[in-house]
Amino acid sequence: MRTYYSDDHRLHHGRCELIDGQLMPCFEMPSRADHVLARVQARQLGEVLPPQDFGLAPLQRVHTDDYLTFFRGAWERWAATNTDGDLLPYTWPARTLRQVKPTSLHGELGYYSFDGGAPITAGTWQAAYTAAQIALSGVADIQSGAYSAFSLCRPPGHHAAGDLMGGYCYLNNAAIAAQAFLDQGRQKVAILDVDYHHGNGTQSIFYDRNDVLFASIHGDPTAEFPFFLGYADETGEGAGQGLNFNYPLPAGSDWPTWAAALEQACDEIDRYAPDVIVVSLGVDTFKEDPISQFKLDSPDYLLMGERIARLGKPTLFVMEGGYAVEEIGINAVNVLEGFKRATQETA
Ligand code: Q9C
Ligand code: ZN
Repeated sequence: MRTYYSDDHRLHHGRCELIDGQLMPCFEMPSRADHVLARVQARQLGEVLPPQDFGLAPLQRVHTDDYLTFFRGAWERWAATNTDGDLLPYTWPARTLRQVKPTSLHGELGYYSFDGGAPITAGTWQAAYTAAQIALSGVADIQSGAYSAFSLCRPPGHHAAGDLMGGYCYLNNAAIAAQAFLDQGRQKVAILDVDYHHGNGTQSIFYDRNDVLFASIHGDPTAEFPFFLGYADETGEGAGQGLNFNYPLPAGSDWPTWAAALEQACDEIDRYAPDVIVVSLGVDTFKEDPISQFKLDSPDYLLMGERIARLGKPTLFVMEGGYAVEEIGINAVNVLEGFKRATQETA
């Protein structure tokens, strides 16, 4: 299995986020990707390749032009104010307020975000742009015949909607990949989101469509970020009715509980019979994750990969969350090794 990676992720290094009333250093930090890359190399998973550049067009298939233009230009506008610190929003158009797009930087920033958890720094656009190209390079690999690929994206993407950033995410790498598969001739794509948090952005992008199934296993949003999406009764709408599957689980859920939800998700994916699968691979389900509440252990990720392999479809893994930095490489690569092992056994 080839891994796509670029050092460009280092260009994005947010200073701080608000946790429990305190400004804390960002959990979503560059060393996350370094640990994953080191483990890919140590385990000799396969070649590590830089991404190709497919330009803006595949990003525009998922995100609005206005959003992309704003995101690309935001830092320059902020830098012109000579203010020290990252660019962070502080007002959002919530209930009773109007969905109007202001012209000032902070007005627009609030309009294009849903939380204060996605800081824009000098290199954020470039890092996020390259992460999307990394996802697209994994697509290209599978389109040229590879059975699986690993897109080592950073920053992550699954919380980003068509015109919203938030939850450490700016461009929805998995959605961009899924759309690219469709645009290159695949008929049906299933996205399996195993990150601890609900993939609200991905769900919203494909909610009314029948060419993408979305299934997500995550912390119950009654108690967990992103709080305002990810409930079990969100089943899709219009042409997409019956093709959205949420499996919210309580805090403390361990592998047997989690694996039972995975079994249900896999049954739905089998029934849908997709041409290809995109896995939003977050490993913040790990028992030591500093911001999450599930109890998966490192060997469980091997079983996760094996089960995904038994779906029997070409699979693109796209890196999402995981904040237990020391173990993130072991856990993410365990999924890939479990997948590889089970694929070789059944081939
Ligand atoms: N007290 C991803 O995993 N805030 N995003 C958590 C914890 C946001 C996670 C606060 C978590 C976003 C890609
Ligand atoms: Zn997450």
